[in-house]
Amino acid sequence: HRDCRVSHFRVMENFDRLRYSGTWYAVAKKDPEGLFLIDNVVAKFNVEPDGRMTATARGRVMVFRGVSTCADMVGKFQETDDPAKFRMQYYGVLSYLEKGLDDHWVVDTDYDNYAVHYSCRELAYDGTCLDSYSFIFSRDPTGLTPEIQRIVRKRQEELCLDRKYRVVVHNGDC
Ligand code: DAO
Repeated sequence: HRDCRVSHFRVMENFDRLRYSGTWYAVAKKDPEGLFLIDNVVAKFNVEPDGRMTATARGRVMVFRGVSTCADMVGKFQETDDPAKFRMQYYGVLSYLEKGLDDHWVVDTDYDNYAVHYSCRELAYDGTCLDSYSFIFSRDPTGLTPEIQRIVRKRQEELCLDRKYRVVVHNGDC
């Protein structure tokens, strides 16, 4: 019987934001309620001269029911006492795009090939998550090797999100 309490989820040990920086392609995603980022999602993480982590992301987003467009988003990360757990303040370069403040946890990464991200937006009374989203990132837009897919699947199970992911296509739309 699996422990699905969010505070018990393991995240990346000794997270190194410099090694994490650079371009990541979202290859799979578990959507939150009311999805926003749809496909062609590319995130670029940076470490600013003052050491803080920032990110920009481009992708096809839902602007309102059934209408999508390509958008540029900006994220700024606030640190917490766990180096792999951030609070991400995000907004669009165009004012009508979604904005907010979400958890941004780096659950696992080897820095060179894959990363597993997790964000819980709403906790249930029992500590499990009511509304989460999660990205599987790859350095290579064509996807992950079978060996890495096995690692990623394990992490998805540990996040209690197995079989909740969809493929994020990269077809040059954005
Ligand atoms: O796609 O449904 C969703 C939720 C995603 C919200 C966050 C979008 C902005 C990300 C910008 C920073 C890069 C990681």
